[in-house]
Amino acid sequence: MPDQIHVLSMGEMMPAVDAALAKSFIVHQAAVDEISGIVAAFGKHIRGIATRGRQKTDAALIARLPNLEIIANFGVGYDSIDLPAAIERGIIVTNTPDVLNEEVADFTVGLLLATIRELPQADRFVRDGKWLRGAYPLTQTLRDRTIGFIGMGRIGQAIAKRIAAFDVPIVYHSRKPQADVAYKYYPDLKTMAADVDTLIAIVPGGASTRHMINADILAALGPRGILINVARGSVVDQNALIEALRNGVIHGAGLDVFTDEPSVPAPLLALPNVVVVPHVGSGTHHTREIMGNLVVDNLRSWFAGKGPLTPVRETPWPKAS
Ligand code: NAP
Ligand code: 8YV
Repeated sequence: MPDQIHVLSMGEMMPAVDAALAKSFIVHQAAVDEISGIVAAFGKHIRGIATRGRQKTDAALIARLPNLEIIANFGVGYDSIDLPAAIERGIIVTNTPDVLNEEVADFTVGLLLATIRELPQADRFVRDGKWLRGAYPLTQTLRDRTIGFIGMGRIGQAIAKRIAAFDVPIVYHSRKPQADVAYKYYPDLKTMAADVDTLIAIVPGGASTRHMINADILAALGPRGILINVARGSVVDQNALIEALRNGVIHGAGLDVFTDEPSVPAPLLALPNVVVVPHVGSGTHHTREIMGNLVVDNLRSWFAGKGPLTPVRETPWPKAS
């Protein structure tokens, strides 16, 4: 491995990842307000970025790093990176696919059941001493529901495998039918939303999915409707969702992701029919460690001349000869 390779580590990277990077590289660890100063001082030297996606790797940042070769994203979703700007410069982008499928799928089933059966609300009921005054009200059920997946990729299929064990019908929407998936496919999201009562969103963020779940889709889902979003906040029109939850257009929602994380608007928090968790779908020691190792291994492999291990679909690799 050549000496003296500078790597910018940003987005509140896990300390263990920075420690592992430091064994092979000169690491510039940057909080949001430190990036500009570090780039001013070391921009010409920086050849790699490790990012957790909390700060954007936008065209302006990429332009300030003339020798940047690779951006290694901690996470499978890489919507915080300006891909066209990276591709134009021939910069490799890597992510951490597959290693978190089972973890996120386990979590999503938990969030679905917690939302339908109101587990956080029931927990608060006991803690507040309300049980002493009477039983908790009856809740909605998973029985007789039809689950519509928005996205049936790696994680969607892992969730569906688990949901299938609950003996409820599964259908899905994506831009094209997924090979080797037998569930009923809907080319049109609104048609699917009207046919189901439960939606699980597990698509990438970015322009092509922005606000795909809007007031129209929520109205089609209907008053028994439950929305689970483990994709990205940008996929849902959050204001439309708040209105739909407030006015009984849908019954409830379980949300791991939000428009402007870590801010969650007060009107959403005030609603009794929503379960909110702070983007923790993959958040276990076990899985985050494996994700972190893959970030480090991608950078090591690239700078050892062996290519990236898990380049994203759009990245220019293998390079056209
Ligand atoms: P994947 O294997 O690439 O699957 C993505 C799925 O979304 C595919 O079925 C794809 O099908 C569909 N899709 C993509 N663009 C679409 C569009 N414009 N309209 C409709 N469907 C579309 O990705 P994955 O590994 O399952 O991960 C999915 C996403 O989950 C990530 O990108 C990330 O944003 C999110 N995620 C969240 C957490 C969390 O902690 N909450 C953790 C991990 C991942 P087509 O290409 O045929 O449309
Ligand atoms: C990560 C995620 O927690 O992989 C993803 O796309 O959303 C999560 O697994 C996140 O990207 C990094 O904090």
